[in-house]
Amino acid sequence: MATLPRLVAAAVLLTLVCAVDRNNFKTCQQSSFCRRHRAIKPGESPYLLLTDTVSVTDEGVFADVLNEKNRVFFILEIYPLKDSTLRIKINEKNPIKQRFEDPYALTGDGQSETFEVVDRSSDGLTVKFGTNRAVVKAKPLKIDVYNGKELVVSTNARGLLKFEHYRNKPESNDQPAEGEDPGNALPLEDEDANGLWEETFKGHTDSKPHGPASVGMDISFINSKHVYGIPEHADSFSLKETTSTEPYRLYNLDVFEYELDNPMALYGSVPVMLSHTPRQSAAVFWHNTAETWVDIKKLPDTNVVSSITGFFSGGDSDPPQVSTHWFSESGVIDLFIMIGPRPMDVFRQYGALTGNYNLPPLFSLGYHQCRWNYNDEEDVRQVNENFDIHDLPMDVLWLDIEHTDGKRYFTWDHNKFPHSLEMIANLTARGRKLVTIVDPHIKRDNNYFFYKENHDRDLFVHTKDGSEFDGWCWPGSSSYLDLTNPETRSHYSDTYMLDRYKGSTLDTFIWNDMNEPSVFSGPEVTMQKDNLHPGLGVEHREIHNVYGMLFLLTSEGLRKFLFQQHQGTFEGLLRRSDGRIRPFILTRAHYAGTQRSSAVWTGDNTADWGHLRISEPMLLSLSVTGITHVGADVGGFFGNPDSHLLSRWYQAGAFQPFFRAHAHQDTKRREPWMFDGETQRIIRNTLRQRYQYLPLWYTLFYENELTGAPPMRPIWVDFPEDEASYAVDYEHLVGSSLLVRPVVEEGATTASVYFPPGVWYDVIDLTTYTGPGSVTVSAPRDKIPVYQRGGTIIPRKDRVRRASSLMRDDPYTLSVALDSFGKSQGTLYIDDEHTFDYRQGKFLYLALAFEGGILTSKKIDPIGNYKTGSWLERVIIVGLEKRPAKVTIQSASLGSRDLESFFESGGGAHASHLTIRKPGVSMREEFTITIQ
Ligand code: NBV
Repeated sequence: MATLPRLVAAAVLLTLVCAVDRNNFKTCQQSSFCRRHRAIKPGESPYLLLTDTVSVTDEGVFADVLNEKNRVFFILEIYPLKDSTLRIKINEKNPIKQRFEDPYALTGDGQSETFEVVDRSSDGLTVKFGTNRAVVKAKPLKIDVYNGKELVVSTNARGLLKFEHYRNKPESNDQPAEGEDPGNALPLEDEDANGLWEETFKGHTDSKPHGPASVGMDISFINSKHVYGIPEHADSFSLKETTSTEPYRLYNLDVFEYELDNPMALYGSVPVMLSHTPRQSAAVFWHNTAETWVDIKKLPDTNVVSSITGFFSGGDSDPPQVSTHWFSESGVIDLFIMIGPRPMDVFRQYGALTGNYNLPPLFSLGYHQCRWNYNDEEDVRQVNENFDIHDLPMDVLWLDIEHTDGKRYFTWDHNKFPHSLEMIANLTARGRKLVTIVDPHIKRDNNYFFYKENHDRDLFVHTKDGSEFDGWCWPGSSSYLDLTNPETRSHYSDTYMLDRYKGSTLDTFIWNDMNEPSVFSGPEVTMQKDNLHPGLGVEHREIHNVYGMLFLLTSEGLRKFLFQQHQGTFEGLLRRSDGRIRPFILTRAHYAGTQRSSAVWTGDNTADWGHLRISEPMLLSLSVTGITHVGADVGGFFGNPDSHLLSRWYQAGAFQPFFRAHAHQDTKRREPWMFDGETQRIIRNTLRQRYQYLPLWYTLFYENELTGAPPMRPIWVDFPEDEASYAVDYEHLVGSSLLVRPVVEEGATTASVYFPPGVWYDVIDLTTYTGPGSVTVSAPRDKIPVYQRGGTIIPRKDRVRRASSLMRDDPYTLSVALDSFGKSQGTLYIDDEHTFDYRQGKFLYLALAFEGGILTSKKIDPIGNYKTGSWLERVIIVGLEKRPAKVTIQSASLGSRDLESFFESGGGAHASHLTIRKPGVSMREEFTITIQ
């Protein structure tokens, strides 16, 4: 039957092969709450703190706030938290209906910090906590957050706070008469009354039964010129001003073949923004899961209206700052301010709120081969074999939606995949794994067990009228799991048990796609906002941005299993191995906290140079907001990359955290052996480099779990004072030791590399560069501009095999790159690479240091003990000036022994280096190697 939604869906499907159709997605003008917030005039805030209502408890400070324009009361809550973090909440005092507060993103409410309230007067008060202060002004309400004497963040300084209280629907659209109860009327303050109680976009009407309920406020980062984060957008890393563009939009949407360099919403929303200056890093987390927009304005600016608060007048005395304006369609204002002051402090502070990524299994850091679709078992067999024939390492093979029985997830197409267990065994015999896809649209078919079970138990999302929602997606007519219901989540995670997901094994891992959710027949290709989630009893509008993450969410029982909250697919994979084996999941939709369970990729990009280029800033934006295991489809999802683009994309992907090639079903096959010999050679060398550096990536992901520090990071994280790096988009650091500048320009044979301060060595030919400054380096087709920082030690495994699991007990090479003082240091983490045994102490975490001619390896964590079979095969000391007379090793089991070494003096710009052969010591032992 060709109903309207079906026709719309067909149109959407048709556009799947064309560029994004902007008209499918709302602009700010087409969203009534966005228009209302953008129309607020600065400097006229009607919100007053009523100082005589202030109360103080052990946890925080509470007071009433009045909107003097419409006489509605609110409650302000201020909670000083441990580790220089402040939480500010604003909610209605007497709502006619409880407002939604997201229960999913936080791992806890944060630990209270002791504090003191001083300077209490009718003008406001000051809350002192640690070395920080929150200065609260009453008229109008404004909260300034200081680190010592330094003003860091200021809220409502421009007076853009707006909180639309719930009200009963008026009989007519008339404005209230003088003196009429405004609780029953339209917001007095709004001239634009369109779309308050109903809004239509492209034939879809949002019934808005609760009327206008948006919340918004301005947040300024003082002394700052750059802000970062709020993924996901295909835009620069340092975010742009939006004064003459659309605001950045945060609303999880399926926007395939997205446009570059613009603030349109994409698949994920992480409402976290960082600011960085030479003295001060800070971040805010706008904890709201409804549709959100963010405006950015850099000040001073001569056009700014003078503010009664004294800031932002644009005058000479105002400090430079980035003023941002956040507004969400519903929910409450719940703002976390992380005061830093260093980048690593901010990552730790944010990690304490929403959790860090659990150490992933090592294979997931290897290379992944995906395609929509590998057609059948024979195809899988051949691809698997060809990787070996062509000497290309690969860890994981992926199966997209066509492997299922008619897009019924947790099933197999028995014609194409009749013996999945055998097929998987064939992969694992070569040390490899399988990933299969599970999407959230469940085919409405009573003969499909998973549909039937959920339908019978009423576990699906409802329409506004209470019937089971029917949306159109890949399988046709589909229902969507109501993941706000713990019963749905636990039933869903049960389905990963091997006796339910038949034909899967403990070596099958999971890909959750389309979980924005994508609904072809819905407004903006997603779910109707007035749909209902019976589990929590809320409209979809309230939880839209966190829906994809709910897919991963746990039932309460296992919540504490990994010392922090974690999630459904994750829990399912955990339970099927009795909690022993680390899950690996890839998700497309994401929200703050998704990092607790999943890797994320940037969705349906295109095989062109622009999409290769934008992958760098997109992955950096995710990395700094806690989502650290990130990658883009290598080669580009849509279209056919030529051999140059493809090999450059492999080179970039090899130095980004999640490294997976993927392609649309309409594209030509593009496994590396489909290309000419030169291209194959380049890809082979690139893959080998990835595998050589796996010990570095693995160590960084361990440290990411401990500290929140992202493995892929912008230069300023390690060089906070280097202002020249603040706007660098196409370069990143891997940990603090590798500088990577992928070549992302078509036809380029050179690259302009910005070197931060210090000595840098080209990892292949040891050419030496001294920063700060930019240098144009030669970058022919087979060259990846990658540099080791002088002063660091990088562990490598140079015997590359066909999969990482086969390299487990292989020996290590240490690359010791000296700084100008002849020193360097690094770390190395080792464990069994796939179980949770490391949480029981089965690991080694080593500090490596070179100073005064002595290299040492010492345990950082004395509790850790893992019986690794790996030993030290080689040490390369880069930047050593002269040939040593003697090299000796000392360890408990080896005693003292002379070692063979050879010295190569560098010529021209090339560094000299010493190679020490076969120290032979087990990595379990502490040792020293002395150079005399
Ligand atoms: O499952 C098919 C694709 C998948 O290959 C891709 O990676 C996802 O981003 N999926 C989207 C659905 C449709 C794409 C046009």
